[in-house]
Amino acid sequence: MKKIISGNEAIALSFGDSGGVFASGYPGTPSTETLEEVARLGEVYCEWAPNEKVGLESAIGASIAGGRSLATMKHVGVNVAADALMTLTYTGVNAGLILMVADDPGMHSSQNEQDSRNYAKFAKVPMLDPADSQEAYDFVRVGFEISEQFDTPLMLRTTTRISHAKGCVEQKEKIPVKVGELVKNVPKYVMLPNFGKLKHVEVEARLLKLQEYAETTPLNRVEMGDTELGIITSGVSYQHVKEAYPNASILKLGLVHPLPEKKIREFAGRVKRCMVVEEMDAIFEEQIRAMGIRVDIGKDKISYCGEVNADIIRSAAGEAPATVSLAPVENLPQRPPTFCPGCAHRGLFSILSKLKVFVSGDIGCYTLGALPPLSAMHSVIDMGASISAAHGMAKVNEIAGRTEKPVAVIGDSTFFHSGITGLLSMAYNDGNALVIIMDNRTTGMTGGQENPGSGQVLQGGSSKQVDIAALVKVLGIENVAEINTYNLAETEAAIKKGMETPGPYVLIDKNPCILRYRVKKPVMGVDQDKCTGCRACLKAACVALGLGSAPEGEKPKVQIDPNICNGCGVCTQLCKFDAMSVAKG
Ligand SMILES: Cc1ncc(C[n+]2csc(CCOP(=O)(O)OP(=O)(O)O)c2C)c(N)n1
Repeated sequence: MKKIISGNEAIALSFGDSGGVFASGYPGTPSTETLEEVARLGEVYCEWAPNEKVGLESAIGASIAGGRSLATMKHVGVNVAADALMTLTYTGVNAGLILMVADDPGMHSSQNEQDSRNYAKFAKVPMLDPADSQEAYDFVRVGFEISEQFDTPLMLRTTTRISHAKGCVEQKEKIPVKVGELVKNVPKYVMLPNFGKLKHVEVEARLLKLQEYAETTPLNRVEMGDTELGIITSGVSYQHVKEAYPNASILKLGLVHPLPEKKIREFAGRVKRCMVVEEMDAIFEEQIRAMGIRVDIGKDKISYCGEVNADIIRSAAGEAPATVSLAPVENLPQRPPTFCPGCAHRGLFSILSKLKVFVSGDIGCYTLGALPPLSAMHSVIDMGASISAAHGMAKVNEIAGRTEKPVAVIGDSTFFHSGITGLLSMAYNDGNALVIIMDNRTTGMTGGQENPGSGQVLQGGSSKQVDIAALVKVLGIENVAEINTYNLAETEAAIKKGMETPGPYVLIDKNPCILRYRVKKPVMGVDQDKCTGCRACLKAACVALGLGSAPEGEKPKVQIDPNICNGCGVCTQLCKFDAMSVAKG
């Protein structure tokens, strides 16, 4: 049967068709839909983990117990899961294990642009890099075979375009689920140094065997064409190469680690100019050069930053770019991202902006509080960093004799992911920061997934719902209070109290995500006689608010678009002239 589906959907479908038993992961664009699709298909057990490390570790347990398992995450998630991965490579697997990682070249929705191929090399594990949905589907099946044949975890890497673009997929016959034995094997699964030393030797030997496999597997194929130009490439770059040079000779790598040295040498020997096209790092190029094989065009002409396209490839090869320019159209109005109308984050950041405090931020919808006009977030590093960084800032403030208490802002999902340990450290190490947990009971930024605070699980049905306030107290924080960020005066007073009280202080806002929970409140209107055009309300960065037209020499007055407004009331509280209220009629 043929289907038109995205790369992520293809991976999910193939997981079910390839004898998959257990899937876990943590949301992160562009990987998120993979696990959501496994859940939607409903054939295989799957769950959201609180973070990627837990997701991978659960998949490891499932593999040891004899079930083919899948862990999904975005590229930065591998940093979180890396501790598990770097020893999993030693233990190997029982049933096949695939770590699916989605990279985001061009940073469409990420805090950095790291290239996960580095991790395959670092962890000495095989990695597959599909070039379309069909390959995404096929590579899951062959991935499990490789994983079991070579006793290794396998990384399946996609990029945004492969994860999200749709293509035709021919479904294969289902492999029946076979759950193996849970065998006790101490030298294999207990990585004490004496066992680990032996395992490291095995890992090196495994890599050599995988290298041999790479030479003969059809995953790496040569498409001989015009020998003037030969291009070595993989993944989505292959599609751009085909567009730029449909007749060139191509060595398309499906298994991108380890590399097939003989095949590459032979290919390079058959073409006049040898070009390597890869997004982000020079992973292929550096290895190919280290093999003593010439590369005529590579990263000297193709940037390490962003995505490639046919134009970039043509001009790297010394040709004029195609006539159709892919450059962005100039003079389009700017539409910076902002909070949804009605979002509870808006009230909080209106107050933080007013108080001009230092805000140690985190990753989630609330990160948008860093942008003007709110401009109320001053550092964002990685998930969970808000609390630990605020703790470090507070310690240095104390050493420097500065009295101001830093404020950390973190969402519920990020708190569960990696904020809890930061708070534990703050309690344990006699910290002095104010922590605001925006508990909207969903993982909002990535599309509203369930998490340990939402009371629901990925496959539907209710579950235990963590009580954040109780958890915070158990960690050792004595001062914990609830706030309602829709009420600006109350929020301001609570923040001031938290800033003035010595020691760690936690405020929790429990207003639900209006998008995820479809909250609809009565819309607001502006009394045009009372509005003075002072624009104080516009500081809340709400897209429902705009300026009307005004006669020459007069200030334009504010108007509210009733189709967009969600009645949060923040603008009414910012208005000093009582011009805003619930719209009549
Ligand atoms: C290590 C890592 N994993 C996943 C992501 C993707 N990601 C960005 S924000 C976010 C969740 C934010 O949810 P929450 O903290 O509840 O805040 P909200 O967006 O709901 O306000 C996720 C999963 C990431 N950036 N880094």
